[in-house]
Amino acid sequence: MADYNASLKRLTIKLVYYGPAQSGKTTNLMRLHDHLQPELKGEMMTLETQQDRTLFFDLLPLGFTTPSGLLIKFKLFTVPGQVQHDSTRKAVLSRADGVVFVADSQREQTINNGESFDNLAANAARVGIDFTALPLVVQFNKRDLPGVLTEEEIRARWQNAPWPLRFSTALTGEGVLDTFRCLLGLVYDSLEGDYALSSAHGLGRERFIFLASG
Ligand SMILES: Nc1nc2c(ncn2[C@@H]2O[C@H](COP(=O)(O)OP(=O)(O)O)[C@@H](O)[C@H]2O)c(=O)[nH]1
Ligand SMILES: [Mg+2]
Repeated sequence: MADYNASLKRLTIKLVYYGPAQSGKTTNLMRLHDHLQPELKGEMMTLETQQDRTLFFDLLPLGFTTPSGLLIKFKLFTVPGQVQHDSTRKAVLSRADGVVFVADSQREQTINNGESFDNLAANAARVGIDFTALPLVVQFNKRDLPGVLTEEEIRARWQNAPWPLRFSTALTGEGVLDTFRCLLGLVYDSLEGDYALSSAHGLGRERFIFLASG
């Protein structure tokens, strides 16, 4: 459930990039930040842990106001992927409204991807998120590297999973925005059920996606 303050008429939406160490979560966030219009973004900030950094920034730091007067803001986070940073991951995941799971397309990362995905499901449960209802996009990154799993192999492995798959090369920015917009669409659908953004606030799906991603 999003952070909603009824008396202030303010909705703050938290989006998290999750995944194994070195899969490209930070690079996704940096490319997204590069793409956004200056008025859409706050400064990129970091929280240092011993061996990794948690990056975050506010999207629409001033928010946008719907015709009904609801002020909407976004916060974007990455988690540290290393196994030992589980408490940080749990804290960052807490109250998330949507997640991009960034997997590494390299064959030898298959086990790490799987363990990290299981960790996401387990931590979601620990912080009280219904994983089956969580807006989630699975992104296979590092498509530029030679010998990576093919799209066909990945689609075959994930064919029974309910989440949309995206393919990216975050290093060049390819697929980064597409992934983010896919997530925004899912987040809209989920918020629509709780807040009736369309009927009560005059905010349609396309406009929501456009406002948050330029
Ligand atoms: N070849 C390639 N390298 C990438 C890509 N995305 C990220 N990287 C590199 O992978 C390393 C880890 O990326 P980073 O974003 O810090 O991963 P994080 O640990 O998930 O935050 C860095 O050296 C990145 O430059 C990609 O699409 N292709
Ligand atoms: Mg990182």
